[in-house]
Amino acid sequence: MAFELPALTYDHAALAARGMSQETLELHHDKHHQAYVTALNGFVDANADLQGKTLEEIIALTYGDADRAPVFNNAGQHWNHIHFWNALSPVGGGIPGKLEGKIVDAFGSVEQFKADFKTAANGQFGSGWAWLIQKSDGTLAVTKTPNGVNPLATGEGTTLLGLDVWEHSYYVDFRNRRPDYVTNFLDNLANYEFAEANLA
Ligand code: MN3
Repeated sequence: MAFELPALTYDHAALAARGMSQETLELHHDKHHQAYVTALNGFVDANADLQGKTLEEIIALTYGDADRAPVFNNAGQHWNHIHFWNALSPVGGGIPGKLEGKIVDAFGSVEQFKADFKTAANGQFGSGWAWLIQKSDGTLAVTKTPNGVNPLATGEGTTLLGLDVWEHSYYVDFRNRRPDYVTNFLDNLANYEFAEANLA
């Protein structure tokens, strides 16, 4: 069965008041994400060993294989964007208690977590992602990845919350000001309830 673009669970205009416009979601979800899905399905059609595999299996099979980088890139980006739409909320920005406790344990304070996340997101040269993850020992950490790579592929940990820092994610609303986009995400858009639900 072919991979499909998941529908957003909120209206395309639902995040506009919090800094992510309808135009951004129409381009980013309907066009960019759809393009990854279409390309991935093309690779599956053309490669018998990918057929019947889950998205996670394709990511594991192709990560780090230079010959299959185009397959990995599109599979990784499909997985990353499925996560990302859930990581945004029209009522985002509020951190529930259990997650806040884990954040304070790991970073010392919510403010320090946000500072570390901003350093990762703004310091990712070129296209990529910033992530809040839970490591195998149960503690939280911030990391960043280039292009379509994610913590699932690298094995760094369980993904709790990810932020797309490709230019297509912020250029309509923030032009070249990635730091403003990152700060707005952390304060107004991030779905920390979803992040908490991803805790092991
Ligand atoms: Mn994107």
